[in-house]
Amino acid sequence: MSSLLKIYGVPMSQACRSLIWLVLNKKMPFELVLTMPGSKQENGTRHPTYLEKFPNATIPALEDPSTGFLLSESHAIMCYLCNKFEWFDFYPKDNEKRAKVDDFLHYHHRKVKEASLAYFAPKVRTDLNLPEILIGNAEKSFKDSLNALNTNWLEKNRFITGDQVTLADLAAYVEIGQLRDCYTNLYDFSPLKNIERWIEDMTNVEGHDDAHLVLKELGDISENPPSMENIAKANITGFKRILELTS
Ligand SMILES: N[C@@H](CCC(=O)N[C@@H](CS)C(=O)NCC(=O)O)C(=O)O
Repeated sequence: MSSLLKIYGVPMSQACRSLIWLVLNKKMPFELVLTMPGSKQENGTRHPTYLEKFPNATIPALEDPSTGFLLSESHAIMCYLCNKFEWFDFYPKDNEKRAKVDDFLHYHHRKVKEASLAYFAPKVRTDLNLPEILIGNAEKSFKDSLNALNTNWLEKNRFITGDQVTLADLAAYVEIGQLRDCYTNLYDFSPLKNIERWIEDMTNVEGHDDAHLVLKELGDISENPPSMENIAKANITGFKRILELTS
């Protein structure tokens, strides 16, 4: 049996993309196990086998076949890998610098993360029939976080917590970047000059293009929601690229 670390997920998932980007950047060999969010099928997050390993029923998830160690939550997984492999550029060893990254990672959940609920899910997960009030609240939270980023974090620093790209940037970018006009075209960032500059800088972080191929493939969905077939095709294209790079 392969002892490669397994990552369960799909490239279309924002949280999976941040993790995939990190491990591609670090050229860490891994096996991506395609796992569909919300599905009760054998390859789904609600199948009993998956639930037994990962009770949160979410992707991404990590399994270390050599030890049996299992972990959910993208931020917890990324922090764990940075600790394990001493990737201190993405997750600084210095206590205060690390605490700033943690600050943003915790803040992220009900703020920048809401990009997915406000803009992405209403187009890509039409099956969820999200109530308008939920979408409206998510929009407000996301816009508040953009304002905080543009006028505070990214006004002071090149990257979110300093002059070095960290896990905070990966986590934020997968939410913000997915809405860019070159991908889904669901948000106009042009009035937000610091965010625009940061987006450009993030595009140059190694692994960006491969982790985001899925979105290039999905394309502009601002007018019409994509078909399930197009979503599946984009995921497969993204998956194949990751497979090529990791095998
Ligand atoms: N806080 C989690 C969020 C992950 C998440 O929302 N994953 C979605 C897919 S993007 C999921 O697994 N959803 C399960 C479902 O729809 O039932 C993390 O950062 O890992």
